[in-house]
Amino acid sequence: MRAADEALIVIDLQNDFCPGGALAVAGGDEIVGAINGLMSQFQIVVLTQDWHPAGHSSFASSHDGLEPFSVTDMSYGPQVLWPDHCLQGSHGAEFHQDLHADSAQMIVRKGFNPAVDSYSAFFENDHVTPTGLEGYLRTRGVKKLTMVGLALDFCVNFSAVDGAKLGFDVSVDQSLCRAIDLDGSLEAALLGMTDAGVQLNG
Ligand code: VGL
Ligand code: ZN
Repeated sequence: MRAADEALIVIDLQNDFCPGGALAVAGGDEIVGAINGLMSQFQIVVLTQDWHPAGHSSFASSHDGLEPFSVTDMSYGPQVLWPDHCLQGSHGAEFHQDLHADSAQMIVRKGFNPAVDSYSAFFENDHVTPTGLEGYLRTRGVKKLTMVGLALDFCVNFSAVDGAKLGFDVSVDQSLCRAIDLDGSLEAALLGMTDAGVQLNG
């Protein structure tokens, strides 16, 4: 068993990010079994769940003439536009059916604000609006975070960097992540995480 001040954060292991889903990440389903095994070693387990309302501003379909995977400028900075995904209450937003979601103690939903995307488990993409996860972890005495899930270069990356900036000791197990890899995003994410002091394992 891991120490009481360690938490496992499983990022967005949802149907839409797995093969057959609306924003499928190659091999996204391959990591579920090993993540279940890791979950059983942690006393504190948190899941994140991408959770968008219809017409969300991160969807290309909400912007006339703009295509999925293009980039647009939002008030808070550049934003990749995605295919519609993880609609609140939809099958695509559900966790992968084999994930032992019942053993998680906390589920953080993010991306519910229609006007702001939220890659990070800690802050929306404006980098200031908190999700509340920091308070949850601190009040439970957590100091060390292990992160796994989807996608390594987006939500795992933003979560890991924010966690490190907040002073948590963060490690990412790369073998239990899969990436979208859009225009060099994976390489940039690995450099950014390393710069932020995130330990990359696996
Ligand atoms: C994610 C793109 C859009 C992720 C979520 O989980 O990495 N990526 N929404
Ligand atoms: Zn999303």
